[in-house]
Amino acid sequence: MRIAVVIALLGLAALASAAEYHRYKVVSVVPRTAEDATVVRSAVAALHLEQWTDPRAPGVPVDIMVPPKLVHGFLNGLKIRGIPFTIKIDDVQALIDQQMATQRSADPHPRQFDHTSYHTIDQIYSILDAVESDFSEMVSTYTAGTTYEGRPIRAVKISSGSGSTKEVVWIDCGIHAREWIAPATCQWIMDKLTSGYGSDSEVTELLDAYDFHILPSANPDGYAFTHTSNRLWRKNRVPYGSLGCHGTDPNRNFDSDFGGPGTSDSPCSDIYHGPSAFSEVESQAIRDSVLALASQMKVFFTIHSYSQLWMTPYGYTSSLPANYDDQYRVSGVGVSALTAVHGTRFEYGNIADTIYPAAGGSSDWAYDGAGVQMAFALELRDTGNYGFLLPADQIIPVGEETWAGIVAAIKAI
Ligand code: 0X9
Ligand code: ZN
Repeated sequence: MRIAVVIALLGLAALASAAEYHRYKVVSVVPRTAEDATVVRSAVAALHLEQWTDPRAPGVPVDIMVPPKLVHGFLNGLKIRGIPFTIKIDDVQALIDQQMATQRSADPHPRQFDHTSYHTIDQIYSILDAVESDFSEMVSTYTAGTTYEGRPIRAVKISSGSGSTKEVVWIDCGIHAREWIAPATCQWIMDKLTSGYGSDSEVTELLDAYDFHILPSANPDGYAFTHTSNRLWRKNRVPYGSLGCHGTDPNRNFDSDFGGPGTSDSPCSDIYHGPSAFSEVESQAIRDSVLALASQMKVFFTIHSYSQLWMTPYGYTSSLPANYDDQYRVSGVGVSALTAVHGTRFEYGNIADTIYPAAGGSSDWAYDGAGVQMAFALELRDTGNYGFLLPADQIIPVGEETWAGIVAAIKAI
């Protein structure tokens, strides 16, 4: 009885401390000119609004989350200046609640892949344990690092055996905590590879030629925090600075023009680059695992959401890498195959021009620092109808199309 009361109170405390977004809207604003973009940027700064996406180019929508008490003023300001907008999400919390409802009903210790709901980090790791024991000849897991909160950063090697000299395909997912479709897609891919070997000819052919190394949740602390406390958290959870802020953006923490454009030195910023390059275990884990495999690594994929983009180096500069034409060609092949599955359109090109300049990213480092010649950063579905809150019934189609893109790209290299 007493224990039940304590548990109930703990439950309430957890709920009470969680960030809530009742009647917050996501407004998709379309700056038509650089001047419009400046107006939008200063409104965002003055009202302390959170952007779900950052400005890319004139005519490309920017998704901005607006609390209920600021909606009227913000939208009026846009109307007065004639800046076009649409309301993409009417009530952020309502969407979060819908997702959490399916989440909570899921088995706490699943033994099998299930692509109908999103999973907690513990559920993902239970699945890895089960897959490792069920497919012991093909699957081995390893710990690539331990987080600030003490969680292992677990990676999976999937290999059909016969020596360790095969070329390697690297796929990491979820370096940004709130991009839930990314870890779900890594799980879909692990399922495809393990269940398809010996029965699916394409999978069999691929696994006979390559070893796959998959990191399903590259930021376990941040990911856990999105389940317990703030669904929209992006960074890791290391406390930094005197203001009580938490988190470095691990995708600004690589040694690729560290501290350059599109990064912040404020620990309170969502794009905080951290105190020094590779200060964070999440970026170290990727660095160390990739370096250990660098001489064999055929291609590096890092999976994000959202915006439907297939991006190549560089993010820190608009200059293009020596083999840009080749990376661009392979991206085009990947994107066509991806689109062919469900009609989902992706744009592709170098990071700095396709999305925005951003230094310290993992794929730039994979290319420059580890010498992997094909290094792709993908932003999966959607283009903002749900954004980070993509419904779980899209996990399977996203898995199918992303896999088709990845397979076609690998074959085209
Ligand atoms: O800003 C990012 O880190 C990525 N976009 S996201 O909306 N998922 O946060 C883009 C990553 C591009 N890669 C590099 N900047 N190297
Ligand atoms: Zn991301």
